Amino acid sequence: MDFSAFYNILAKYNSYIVTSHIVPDGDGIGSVLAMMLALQKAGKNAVAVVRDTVPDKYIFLPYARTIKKDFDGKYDVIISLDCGDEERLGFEKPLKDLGKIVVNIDHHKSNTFFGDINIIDCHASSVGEILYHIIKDLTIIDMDIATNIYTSIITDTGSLRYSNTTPSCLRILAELVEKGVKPDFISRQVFEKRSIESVNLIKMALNTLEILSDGMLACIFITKEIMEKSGAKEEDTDGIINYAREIEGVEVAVLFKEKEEGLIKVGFRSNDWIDVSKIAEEFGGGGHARAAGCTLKATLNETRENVLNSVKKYLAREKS
Ligand SMILES: [Mn+2]
Repeated sequence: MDFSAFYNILAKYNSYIVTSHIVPDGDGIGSVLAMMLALQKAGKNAVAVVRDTVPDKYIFLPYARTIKKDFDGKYDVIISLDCGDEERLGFEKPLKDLGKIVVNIDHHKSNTFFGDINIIDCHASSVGEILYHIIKDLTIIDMDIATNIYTSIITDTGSLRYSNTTPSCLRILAELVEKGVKPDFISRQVFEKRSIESVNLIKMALNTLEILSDGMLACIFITKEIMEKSGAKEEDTDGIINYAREIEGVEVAVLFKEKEEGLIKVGFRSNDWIDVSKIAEEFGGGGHARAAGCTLKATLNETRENVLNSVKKYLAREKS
C-alpha cells in the first residue's frame, strides 16, 4: 500500500487526535495506542481519545490509562482507526469541526471513506497490521508499540484462529516477538481472565440458545434482564456468540443483545460460505464476511423475526 499521502500530512502538521470506535475492542485500543506512541516518538503532539470506557482487559496495554474520553480545542489532524463510519466514533460534532484534516485508516469492507485521506485495506487482519507497515517507516518500533500492535492482531484474528490469519500477519507477529513481546503474557491478559459475573452471564446466555434451519443457524439472546441479573459488564458479552458459532454443523451464529427496550444490537458470525456482512448491510449495518453487525430500533421479538428470516433466506439460497 502507498502511505505517502499520510507521510505528507505528518511532515506538515503538528497536533493529532487518535481515535477509534465506541464499544472498543483490542484492535481499536491497541491501534490507537500504537499510533499515539509512534506520533509522540516522531515529535508530534498526539492524544488518544476514545468516546467510551476502555475494557478492563486492555488496561494492561502500555499507556492505556492515558486514553481520554474527550478533548478541548482544535487539533490539526484527526486520525480514525478501525472504524467503518464517522458516526461510530461517538463524537457529537462532525470530525470536520474537530480538526483540519481527517485521516481514516481501516480494514472494514463497509468503510464509508469519510476521511480526507483514506487508507482502507480489507485484506489486512486488523488495523494493527496496517499500522505496523506505516509505523516501521516512521520510527523504531519499541516494546510499547510492539505490545499494542501485537494485541491488535491477536484479538482481531481470535488468537490466530480466524480466516484473516495470513502469512503476512504471522510474519509481523514473529517480528514483534523478536522485539520482546511475550505472547503468553498478552494472551493471559486478554483471553484468560474472567470475573464471576461474566461466567454467570455465559450461563444465562447459553440457556437462550436456539438452533434453526436444520442445524445451520444458531442464536443466543442477551436481554436487559440477563445483563442486570448477572451483574456483567458490556464488555463481558464479547465472544459469547462463538458458543453458537462453534456448534457442529452451524454456519451462521447470531447474537441478539437488548441494549435497551426497543434497541437491539445484532452480531453475526459465519464459518464457511455465508458472507454475513451482506445480511448486516440489509439492516443498515456492516462488517466483514465472517463477522458483522447491525443495530435495530425495534423490540427483541420483531428484530428476532426479521433478522432470522433474512438469515434463513441466505442459508436456503446459498445452499442450493
Ligand atoms: Mn479491527
